[in-house]
Amino acid sequence: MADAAVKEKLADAAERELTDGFHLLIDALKLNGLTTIYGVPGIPITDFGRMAQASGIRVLSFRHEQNAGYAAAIAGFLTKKPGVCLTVSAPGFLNGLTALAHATTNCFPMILMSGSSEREVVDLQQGDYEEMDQLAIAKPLCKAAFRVLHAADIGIGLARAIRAAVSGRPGGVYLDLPAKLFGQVMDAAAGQKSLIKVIDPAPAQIPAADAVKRALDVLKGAKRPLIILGKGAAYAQADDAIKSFVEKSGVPFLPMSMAKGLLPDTHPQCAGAARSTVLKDSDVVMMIGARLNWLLSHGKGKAWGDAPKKFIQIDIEPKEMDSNVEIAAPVVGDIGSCVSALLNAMGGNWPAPPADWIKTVTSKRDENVAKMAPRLMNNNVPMDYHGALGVLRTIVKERPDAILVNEGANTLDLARGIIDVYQPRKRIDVGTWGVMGIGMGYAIGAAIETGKPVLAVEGDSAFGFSGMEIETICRYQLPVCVVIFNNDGIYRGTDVNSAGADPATTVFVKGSRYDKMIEAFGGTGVNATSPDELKRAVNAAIDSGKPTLINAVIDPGAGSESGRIGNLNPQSVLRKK
Ligand SMILES: Cc1ncc(C[n+]2csc(CCOP(=O)(O)OP(=O)(O)O)c2C)c(N)n1
Ligand SMILES: [Mg+2]
Repeated sequence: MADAAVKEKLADAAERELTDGFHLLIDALKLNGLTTIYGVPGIPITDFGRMAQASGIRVLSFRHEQNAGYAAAIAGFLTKKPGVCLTVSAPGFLNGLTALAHATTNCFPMILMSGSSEREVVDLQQGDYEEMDQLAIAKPLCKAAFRVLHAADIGIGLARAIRAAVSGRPGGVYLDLPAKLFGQVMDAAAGQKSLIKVIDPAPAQIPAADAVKRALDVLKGAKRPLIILGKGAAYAQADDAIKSFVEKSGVPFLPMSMAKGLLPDTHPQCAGAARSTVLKDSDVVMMIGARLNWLLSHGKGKAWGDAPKKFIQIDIEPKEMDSNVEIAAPVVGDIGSCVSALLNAMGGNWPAPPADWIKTVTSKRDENVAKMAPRLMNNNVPMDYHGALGVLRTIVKERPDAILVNEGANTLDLARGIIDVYQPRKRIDVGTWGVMGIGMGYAIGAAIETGKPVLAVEGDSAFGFSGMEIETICRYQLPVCVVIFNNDGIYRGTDVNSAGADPATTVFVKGSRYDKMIEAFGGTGVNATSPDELKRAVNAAIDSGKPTLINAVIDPGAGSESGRIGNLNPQSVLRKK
């Protein structure tokens, strides 16, 4: 054998016995079943992304880290495994951070892994390439934050990140990966041994028997009971137990936005269309994975009426209890364990709630549904929200396994009320913050994680926050149909600036043709001006499974300021100028 060939063989053998940070991180992720990464490449993680892809991990490249982060966040919600987002240092990290904070606020498990610059230089503030103390910045915005400095600690670092993300109340975790870590070399056998497969990452948290009994006693004593299902209940994937519990109790239920479909919105006990009545008039309210935050008016005030109320709350986080009002019966544990325990303790002959209460709720609901029905069938041109949403409502009814993504103001609030959802985790939206920008990231994450068709119903403003990702949708050929409710602006397209030549702050270019954008990337664009056209276009898009963007032309005057939450705008006694 020639000398050179021998040398090469020796080098190969030596290399086989060594490993490095790149490989250890890949192996650690795979060992824990984290086989999808959402991110944007660049220094120092480009090669890591390539190697991860070559090793069989699915690495999805986005156009902006915030959207990759939202995809990871919703992957966490849909799968109960942490969604993984990968970013470059400083600016990429900051772009991803909004999504990490969002995941934490919404209780979705997510890990933001970010490359970072040289610690020695960063800490002396000597002006490194993309210098930033990322760990310190991430810490207050997520559930936990860790930095790995040695390749031998990658296994531990990832194990800690996974546990922090999914155990207890789920949330976002930051994992800081300095550039040097990737190239660190160590003995391969020792490296393999250092990896950890996390056993039982989200251990069941069984509620105390007396807490379960107390809750059932309170519920049994109710004259006008109500169950509120939150997205924590949807996350739990305890669908059968929740359905059995609600049905056995006979209690009317109100689903929060992302809990719609746990039981179908058309279920006889669903009180979605009688929301104000049940909030006001109920005397016992059981919350399952729902928090008494602003979305439920903090459990007090006008929306909740004057009648005294008792609250039962089921939540994995003990600190959630009494956060806004007194909780008469706290049940702390994971939703699946709590609901199963309640179900078991109910026994065989649980009394139905008083018939007059059920009648009150049902007739209010039926009355509201009947009032809405003709508006949903209108064929007005230009379309109003109701005409357009009436069409989408029928399409979702016919395709209950499609995932509905929804953001905007009027486009959100009206779609939430009008489009019935029939299966769990089929509606994903702006969540706790009412944030704009989740649209395309959620659509991509949902398509990748579930393989189901995605229908994204987007306000024209909302879409703009993540619109460039339609290229990503086309690149990966995802079964995503985006419908843009184009009313020429934020809330309405009719505002005028009385003081000068600039357009008003809430309006966009009139008559924009968003459908043309997706054509640039080989997708299908459709301009829909009537409910009939919209219906044909959406059905064709979902049937084809091809990336499609439909510009649904909505009357610019149809919406209202801030959708349904205009009351949250600050007011002054002085007259508006
Ligand atoms: C990140 C972020 N920025 C700004 C807002 C404020 N905001 C609330 S709704 C909205 C857009 C509403 O317009 P559109 O999406 O077109 O829906 P429409 O009411 O017109 O149907 C904006 C900008 C927000 N919620 N989140
Ligand atoms: Mg709009």
